[in-house]
Amino acid sequence: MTITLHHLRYSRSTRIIWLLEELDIGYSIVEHHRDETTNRSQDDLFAIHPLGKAPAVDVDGRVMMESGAIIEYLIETHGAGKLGVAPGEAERSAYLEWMQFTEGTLAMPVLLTMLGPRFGGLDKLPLLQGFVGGEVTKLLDYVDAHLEGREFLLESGFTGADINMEYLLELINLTGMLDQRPNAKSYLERLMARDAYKRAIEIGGPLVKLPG
Ligand SMILES: N[C@@H](CCC(=O)N[C@@H](CS)C(=O)NCC(=O)O)C(=O)O
Repeated sequence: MTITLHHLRYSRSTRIIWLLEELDIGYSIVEHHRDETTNRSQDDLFAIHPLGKAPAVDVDGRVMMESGAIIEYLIETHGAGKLGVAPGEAERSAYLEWMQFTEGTLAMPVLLTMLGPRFGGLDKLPLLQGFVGGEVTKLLDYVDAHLEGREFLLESGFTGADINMEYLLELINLTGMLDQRPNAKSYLERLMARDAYKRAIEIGGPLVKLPG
């Protein structure tokens, strides 16, 4: 099986570098860059997938996108029992729930919080600010409460669901919102301390482009 990851700098696609490093399987990377002005993907990524989204992975000539689906597929095909929870295992439903929660529920309010300042500030749109602020607070409280006494999202240990989750926590941590949520904060620190995560950052660069 040949795996080519289309990696967009400063994006979710670092998740897949991290996963591939955790699984220790061979892959190649094609690097793509955001447009300097719009911060969006450019033609080179649209040439790979009609949505121009990253991560996109070419597995034996078939391109797929959606981080959670890619993570599950690569674990299913290359995990050799690691990092996933197979059908019939005790934490299967929790695994699916957390894997989907990240992009299905948490991503939108986190990203609106992060993008707000770039578009003039959510405070200019008080109804939207109220909705987004309330959502993000509720969801982060939920994650923090879940992590009380837990090392990772699942009792059975580190899985692909943790890899999917990390990007959003790393983003929201920049706002200081994890400072009052010690379980989520120490969980994030645990994830970022993993050797494979550090290798992914060396290979793909940081998740966020900080000003300056
Ligand atoms: N739900 C998708 C979201 C993919 C996505 O929106 N990726 C962003 C990078 S973080 C992207 O490609 N942005 C560039 C653009 O849309 O122009 C996933 O989890 O993979």
